[in-house]
Amino acid sequence: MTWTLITIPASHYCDKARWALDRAGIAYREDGHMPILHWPAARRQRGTRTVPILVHDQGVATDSTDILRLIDAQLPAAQRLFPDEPVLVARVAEWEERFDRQLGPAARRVVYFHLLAHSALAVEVVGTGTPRAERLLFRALFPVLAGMMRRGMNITPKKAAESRAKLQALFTDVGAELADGRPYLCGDRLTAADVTFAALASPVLLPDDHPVLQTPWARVPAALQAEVEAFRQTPAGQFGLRLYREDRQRQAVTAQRA
Ligand SMILES: N[C@@H](CCC(=O)N[C@@H](CS)C(=O)NCC(=O)O)C(=O)O
Repeated sequence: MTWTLITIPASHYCDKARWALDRAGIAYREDGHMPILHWPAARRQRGTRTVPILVHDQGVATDSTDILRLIDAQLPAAQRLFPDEPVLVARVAEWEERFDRQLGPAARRVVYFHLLAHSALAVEVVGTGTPRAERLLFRALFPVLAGMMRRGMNITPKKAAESRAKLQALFTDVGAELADGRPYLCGDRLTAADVTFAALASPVLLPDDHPVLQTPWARVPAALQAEVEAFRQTPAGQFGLRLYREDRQRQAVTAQRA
C-alpha cells in the first residue's frame, strides 16, 4: 500500500513531515487541501482536524512528531532523526518540542498576518498542490474563510507583534547554541531538532529550496519582505536556509493539481 500524506501543502508542519519522508526515500502520495476545506479529509482519519496526517501500512499518524518517529522506525539507527545516544535523546526532544509549541504557531501567525491582506496571492500560495475546485471555492468564500482563519489563529496586529518578538527570542537562542561553530543544533549530525527548526521557520525565511513556497520575491508583499529579510540576516536564519539548501532532499509538489 502506498502511504498517503494528507496536507495543506503550504503548511510548515506538513513540510516537516514531507522532509522526513523524502529523506527516508519513502514513496508516498500527497493529498493536499486548502485550509478549512481540509477538515472533511482530516476528520475521516480519527476525527482530528490538523494536518499533516500520515496514512500508512499499519494505521494513521496524526501529529508531525509522531510521523517523524514512525519514519525513524523504518531507518537504520545511524540515519534516525531521533538518535538514541543517551546524551542526545533529551536535547533533541526538548528543542523539537519547543519549536513545535512556540516557533510553529508564531511563524504561522506572522506570515498569515501579512498574506491574508492579499487575497489573490493568499489563494495562490496556500492553493499550491490543492484541487482546483477547492481553490475556486476558497476564492469565492475568501472573506468568510479568511475571517475564520484570523479568529482560529488569533491573528491581530497586537498578536502578530507578540509572535514576532517570540520568533526573535527563539532565533537568538538558536544562534547562541550554534555560536561554537557546531554544524547542527545537537552536534555534528542532522536531527529532528534541525528539521523542525528549519521547517517551522520556513514561512519567515522563504528558502529558495522549499518545495511549495515558491512565490517570486518581487510578488512577496513589501511588509513581508522586510520581515523575511530581517530573519534571514540572523545566524539562526542563515542556519535554516542552509538546512534547506544542503539537507532538504527536495521532491517538488506539483505546482497546481488538476
Ligand atoms: N501539533 C501538530 C500541529 C499541526 C498544525 O497546527 N497544523 C495546522 C496547519 S499549519 C492545521 O492543520 N490547522 C488546521 C486547523 O486547526 O483547522 C503537528 O505537529 O502536526
